[in-house]
Amino acid sequence: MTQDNERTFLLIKPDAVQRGLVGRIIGKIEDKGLKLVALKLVQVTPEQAARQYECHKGRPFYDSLIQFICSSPSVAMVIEGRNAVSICRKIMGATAPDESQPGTIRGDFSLDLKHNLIHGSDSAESFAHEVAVYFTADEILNYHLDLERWIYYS
Ligand code: D4T
Repeated sequence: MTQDNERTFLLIKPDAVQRGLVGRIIGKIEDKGLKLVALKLVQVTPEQAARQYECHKGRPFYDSLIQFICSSPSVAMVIEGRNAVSICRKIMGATAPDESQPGTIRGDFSLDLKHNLIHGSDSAESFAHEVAVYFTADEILNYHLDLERWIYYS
């Protein structure tokens, strides 16, 4: 897979769904030129949350993080495009609310470390792990975005 069709997994968390921010968050991803290739509203189960966050097991915030992620529906997505993993992390902004820059999702909309609106894979390895928690292969679509020739010059 070339860099131009790198994929990443994003989860719009329960706080963002409850606050009516789903459209604006997806809008920021689309505005950048990235392509949605999978999307669904999910009630995350404790088993899915434990698989997604297994790297944090044992940390002091683990139990409340799992409880929060399962507290209300989330929106799971797969996004494709040039350097999608790192670009989406930039669009999300830093985890800590006093470090996230204005213009980012967290910088514009979040004041709290846990209620930070969105999760995004931080590497190709974490994408492979996380996407399998929420999607089957046939739920991820392959299609051409007609606008791509106006988004990528080379
Ligand atoms: P996620 O994984 O949700 O995309 O967030 P980040 O990648 O930006 O941040 P992270 O893995 O360090 O933390 C995961 C998740 O746990 C919450 N958290 C984190 C928390 O509630 N208390 C804490 O002290 C930390 C470090 C926030 C994000």
